[in-house]
Amino acid sequence: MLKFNLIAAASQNRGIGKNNTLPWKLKAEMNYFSKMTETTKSNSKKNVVIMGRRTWDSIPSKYQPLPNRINFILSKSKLDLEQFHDVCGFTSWNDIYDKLNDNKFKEEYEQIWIIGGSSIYKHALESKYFYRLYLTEIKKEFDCDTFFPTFSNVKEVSDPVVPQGIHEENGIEYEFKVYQNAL
Ligand code: FOL
Repeated sequence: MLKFNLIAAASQNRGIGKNNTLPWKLKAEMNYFSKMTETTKSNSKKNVVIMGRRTWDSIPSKYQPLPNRINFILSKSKLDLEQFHDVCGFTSWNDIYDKLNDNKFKEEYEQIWIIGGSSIYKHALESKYFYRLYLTEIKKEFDCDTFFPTFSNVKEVSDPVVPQGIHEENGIEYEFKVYQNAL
């Protein structure tokens, strides 16, 4: 059975983005994203990050593709990704499931991280494969044009690798929360 881990940072009004970029600049928070999505137990395996095409476009070109991770991009149109290593384009979730379930490919990856945006998170939260949501709760309202979907049937859990307590950067407070599917 596949296990989807979602990771997101959202403001108090559940905003995640504005004009195809992050509405805040939180360096340590971004370091947390990189560490969580990159870290593997086996040094010969990588994690898969799954994102929508707009999220792909929002990543600064120097981090495209996200290093040390296998980047999956979902797009209705076929993308020209030939120039990139460790990047796969898909036109449907079914094609993504087929690849993740391929016995040869299964040996190459460890965890699956869903990194947005809204419609990608919504699909993952509603999927039977939804396992955990690593949500950074930013304790401030931001003007946003894209939002994290509403969710239910989760319980808050603790993960020993997740730093506890309230963090602060540039006067903005946030907390790393972990929610697990309770169904
Ligand atoms: N989850 C959390 N917790 N915080 C986020 O900022 C976040 N962002 C996205 C998805 N989940 C998140 C989507 N947006 C990069 C840029 C945008 C982005 C995700 C990643 C990016 O460039 N990441 C680089 C590090 C960049 C840096 O250190 O400044 C990477 O290697 O991960």
